[in-house]
Amino acid sequence: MAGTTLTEPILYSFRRCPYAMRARMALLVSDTACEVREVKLREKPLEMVAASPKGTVPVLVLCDGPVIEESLDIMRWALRRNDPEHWLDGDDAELIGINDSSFKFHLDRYKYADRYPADAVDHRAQAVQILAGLEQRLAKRAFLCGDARSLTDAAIMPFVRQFAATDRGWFDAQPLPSVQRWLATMLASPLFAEAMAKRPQWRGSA
Ligand SMILES: N[C@@H](CCC(=O)N[C@@H](CS)C(=O)NCC(=O)O)C(=O)O
Repeated sequence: MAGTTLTEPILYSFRRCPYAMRARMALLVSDTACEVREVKLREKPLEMVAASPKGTVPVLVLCDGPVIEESLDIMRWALRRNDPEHWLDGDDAELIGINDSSFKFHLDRYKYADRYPADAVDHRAQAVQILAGLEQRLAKRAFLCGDARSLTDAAIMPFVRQFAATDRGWFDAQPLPSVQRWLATMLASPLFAEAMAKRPQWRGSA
């Protein structure tokens, strides 16, 4: 990208990545135009790795050169530009931190039980403990930080979605009515549908 000025930012993304999902939702809600390049994690384009050698998605390459390499930083950057739904008023870094550390840890060991020498049911139970905390909040308010969706909902929902989808029947039978209602609302939103639009693989300019 050196020496080139882009006409719009480039987002390297992977449709099913929960980190990329939350970045795409924030870019959409902030009406930030960008070129979304759908990549395969096993075939990362050279352009993406050149911009961000750490090799994770999402990566946002800004028009004048800077690169944003963390999903939450992409969300906050986009919303600081334009925040019509006041998502930044609901930026609960502590709750998102629990999601990104403990919940993600247990989710992976439950969802990918074949990859970890651990008891998946135990990890599922520990993840449910975290969801019980969300349940308490969502029993009082429609969304995690109030009556309207915010950055925190968009940041956490893709991970709860993965957890729920691992064994849908089991999840639906859990005593988590407010989490289930919240997840269904987030999944049914036009915003999420747009964030999940299918794109062909971007194969690079080489
Ligand atoms: N902390 C990063 C985590 C991003 C991340 O781990 N993304 C995964 C996909 S869901 C990835 O790109 N992994 C690299 C790989 O699988 O090669 C963020 O929030 O953006």
